[in-house]
Amino acid sequence: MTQSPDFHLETLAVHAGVEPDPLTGAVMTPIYQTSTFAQTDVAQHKGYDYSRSDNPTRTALHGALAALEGGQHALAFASGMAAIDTILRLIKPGDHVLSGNDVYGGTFRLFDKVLSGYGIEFTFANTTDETAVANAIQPNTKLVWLETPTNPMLRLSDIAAMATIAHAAGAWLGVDNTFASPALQNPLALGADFVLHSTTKYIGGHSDVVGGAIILNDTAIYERLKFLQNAVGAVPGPMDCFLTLRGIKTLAIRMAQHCHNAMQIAQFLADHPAVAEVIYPGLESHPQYELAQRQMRGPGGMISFILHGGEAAARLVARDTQLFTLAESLGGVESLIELPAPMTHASVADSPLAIDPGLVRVSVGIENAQDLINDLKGVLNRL
Ligand code: P1T
Repeated sequence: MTQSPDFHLETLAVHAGVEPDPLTGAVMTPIYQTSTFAQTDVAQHKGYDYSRSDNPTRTALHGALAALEGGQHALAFASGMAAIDTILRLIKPGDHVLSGNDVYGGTFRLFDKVLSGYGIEFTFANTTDETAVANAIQPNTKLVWLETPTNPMLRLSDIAAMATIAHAAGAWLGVDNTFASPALQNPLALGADFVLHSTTKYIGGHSDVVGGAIILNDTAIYERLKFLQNAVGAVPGPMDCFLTLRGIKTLAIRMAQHCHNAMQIAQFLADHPAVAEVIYPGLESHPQYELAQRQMRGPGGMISFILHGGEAAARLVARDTQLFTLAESLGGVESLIELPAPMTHASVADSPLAIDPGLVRVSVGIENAQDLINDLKGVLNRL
């Protein structure tokens, strides 16, 4: 497709990166399920030599991801963690990384339990607070890393303000945009240097593939990341790329339904007597409701809440809902429910980032909103 900045998300999601196959005219990019490519002469080939380095199905996915985030370049990875790890390989021993203090448990584990052992210094700060971030910057800070909304507390950071602070210190800003998806927020346009996605979530959208992505504008850094990706090797297979591309086509309409359903469910939860607190960026009670309105095109499909009955009640709700499947992950068409403290964020348990064991996180799917409310109501009414 001829790229045009005038195309809207719905159009980009369907067309970006995907051209009819030059050999057969196949409308959907084929799954080039091959590890290697015939060469016409020694070190002479048609653009591809080995599928760790690149593969045509992956090239199509790169085009789609770059277009969705409005970036010059994209790289797809075998998982979100592999993508984060590759960005962190730009950071050298002795450098400092300032991370948000409310990030996915696996991200914290990578920073705190793996990379800090290689001489990279990490501190964790509240990235919703500009003063706290400015004060935590050090002379050797090379990267500011944040999620917005965060997993699982759904806190928001002002991306433009964070970019200003990071750049004034000569550091990059990396934004994990997994929870918002490119449908709701584009961090590069707000000044971020790297956008990260666990494409396992909203981008893939069907809970059938694990993947990650980095999108950026700087060509020299892209070349370095591409080198690192090939050198390290955490690449997605052609089938994974195909599934992710297929998922992307419906991103815009899925995200609209996620937001619609989540808004109704958040309001239902806020009115239910068993519920002590609802955290959802679309509710005026959210402490950063104004920022959500300004920075995001919708409040998203993730809701966290706390019950008056605490952890025991939370476990019961997570176990007994029927349409909300008790499972880790998020962003798929089906609704999921989990307790972050013992599940997705178990790795922050003994750290200052520990999560309330009574916190319930739901990933609202695209089913009928009233059916989902009835499912929750049936369990909550028993508390
Ligand atoms: O699972 P993987 O594709 O490697 O992505 C890691 C990751 C990165 N960033 C955010 C914000 C994430 O939420 C995740 C993965 N999160 C879950 C599996 C979860 O249930 O929260």
